[in-house]
Amino acid sequence: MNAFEWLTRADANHGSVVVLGAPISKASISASEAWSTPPAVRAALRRYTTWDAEHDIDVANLTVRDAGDVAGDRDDADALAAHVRIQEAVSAAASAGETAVVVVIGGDNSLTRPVLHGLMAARPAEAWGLLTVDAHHDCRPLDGGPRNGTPVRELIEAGLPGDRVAQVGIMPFANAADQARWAERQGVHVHHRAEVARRGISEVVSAALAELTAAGATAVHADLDVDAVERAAAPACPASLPGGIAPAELITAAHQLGRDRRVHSVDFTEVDANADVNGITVRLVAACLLAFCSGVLHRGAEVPPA
Ligand SMILES: [Mn+2]
Repeated sequence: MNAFEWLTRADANHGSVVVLGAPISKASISASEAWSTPPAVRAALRRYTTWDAEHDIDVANLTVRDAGDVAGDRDDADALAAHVRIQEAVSAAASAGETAVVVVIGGDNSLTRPVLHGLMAARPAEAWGLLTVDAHHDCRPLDGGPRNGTPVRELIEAGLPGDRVAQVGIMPFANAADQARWAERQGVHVHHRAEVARRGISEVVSAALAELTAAGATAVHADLDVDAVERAAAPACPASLPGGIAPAELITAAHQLGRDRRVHSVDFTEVDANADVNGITVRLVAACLLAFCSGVLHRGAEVPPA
């Protein structure tokens, strides 16, 4: 089956997975038209089938509901009103079914704060943790208000225990030392890009999930900031860097996170479809969405050794 047809098929008024677009970019520190990405990712699904040959899984067997896009921030002075809309929409999506898995297509990375707060509101019995795949700590000081470089700091300052945050793919020459030290003082678990190269992405993601569980997390939101990926493979991300993780590593991580019952939700952020080159980055997000969903379909099944 064609993956676009799968997402848009007519019986989609319920779903094990709910897809939501968050077309915002006003909080981006660098110039970005990340509002253009959700429809571009949906369109890019046309390039794929639903058959995951690697895992012998057909995503067509997964019920999905496309909840459409939240109103973005293009007509607003800043992202604040859109953040409220995102938080409410995520909360509604997570309340619709006790086990529904929520997939958010961004949008700049500032959306991770309202997404996680929306999940917390919908499922207050859970002890939430956050796993980021990102070149950056996103722990910048908040003097300029919420930006795409602040969501982790916002969440921790709002009460998320620092040791319930794990970060994978942190890059050299991408962060200020002050922010790395701040994250360290909060107890954030940091896994640099070099560790991913040394141990492999699956082992590092497993270790990060284990750290969150050890810190008491019963539910995990995964923030996949595509700028963790090598810049040549993520040209649409304003802050991607040479030497980032490979696109295949992000796809593998997406599948592994989808497969893990602790993971209730995922967001894909920082892609500006209008700045993409030959669909390189947008197609990567579409591939990650499918890989995550194929993982969800086989939740609890053992992950085959890499
Ligand atoms: Mn980020």
